[in-house]
Amino acid sequence: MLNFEITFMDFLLEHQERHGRTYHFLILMNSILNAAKRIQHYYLTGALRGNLGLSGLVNIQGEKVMKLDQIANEVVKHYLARSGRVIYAVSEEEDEIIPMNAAGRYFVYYDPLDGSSNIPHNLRVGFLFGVAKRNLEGPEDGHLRAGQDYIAAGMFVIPTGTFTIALREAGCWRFHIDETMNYVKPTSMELPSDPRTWELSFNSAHRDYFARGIRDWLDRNEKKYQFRYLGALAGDFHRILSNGGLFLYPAIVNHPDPRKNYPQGKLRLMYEAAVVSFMCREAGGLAVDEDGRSILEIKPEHIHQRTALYLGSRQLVEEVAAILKEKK
Ligand code: AHM
Ligand code: MG
Repeated sequence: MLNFEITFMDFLLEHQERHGRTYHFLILMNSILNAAKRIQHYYLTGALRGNLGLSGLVNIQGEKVMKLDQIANEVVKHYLARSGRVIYAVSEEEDEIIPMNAAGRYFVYYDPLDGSSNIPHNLRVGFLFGVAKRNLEGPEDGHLRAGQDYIAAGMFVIPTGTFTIALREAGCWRFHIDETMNYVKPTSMELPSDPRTWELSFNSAHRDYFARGIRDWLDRNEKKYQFRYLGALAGDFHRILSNGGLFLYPAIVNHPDPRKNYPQGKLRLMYEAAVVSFMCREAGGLAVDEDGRSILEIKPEHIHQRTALYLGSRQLVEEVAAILKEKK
């Protein structure tokens, strides 16, 4: 039996035509798909080619850069620039905004390979991206956009081969890579309302240093849910999207050594937290920061800004947000 699946490009073409849109976004997405497939290839062959180690460089955030972080960043930059549709890009791996094509229509904020601690093991990592549209009315000043102004956000789980994308006010959709390297079979993602499948996901090593209210909430609630943590946001959020529950990466505020506190949290706003928060909203969920305010409303002040993140099923995020707001 011949099997003809709907590809992501079929899906997007139909979507753009139905809404009377231009093809610019298709061209942009084509470049993002090309990049993802290249990264997938380098990741799968990374162990064989000796590409899983450190590059010897340290990035602006003081973190050691892996060879694959660099490769993935070059791949994404190449395809975005070649699309001719990107005015500026922001990458986790680059200190400054990357100017691309002065006539481009989009800003792209990306983390080319998220979840670096999994790289040496060839385990799950993510390629995350958010897209905002430039001001088409006049000259673009390059100001930074809040997540609520993104028009799309997505993530590839590498090397699993899943791709999940949310389109503004058009839902959140998951695709799987097939043997022809096409992402196929669109499935609409909605966070399940039945708490029986819900999961909690966080790095328990930091637990004693979370704010008191969050520690108490975990004490009261954690036994109700399964606990899962992969250490790569794309993989952990992938599970939450399917099963529901709560992913949290809180601020570190109670460390006995004050130098080890991270009141801003660890995850980066523009290309990590806002991306998954946008997808979560389109799947019926919610995401807030350490003050209990919506991640999507935060207007970034600089491109590598960090934030705490509470993400997932609306009911759980609202419970936690109420505690976070109380403490203020
Ligand atoms: P990275 O950009 O250096 O890879 O860090 C981001 C990652 C996320 O994917 C993940 O959710 C988190 O950091 C894991 O952090 P930790 O190792 O502290 O649990
Ligand atoms: Mg990252």
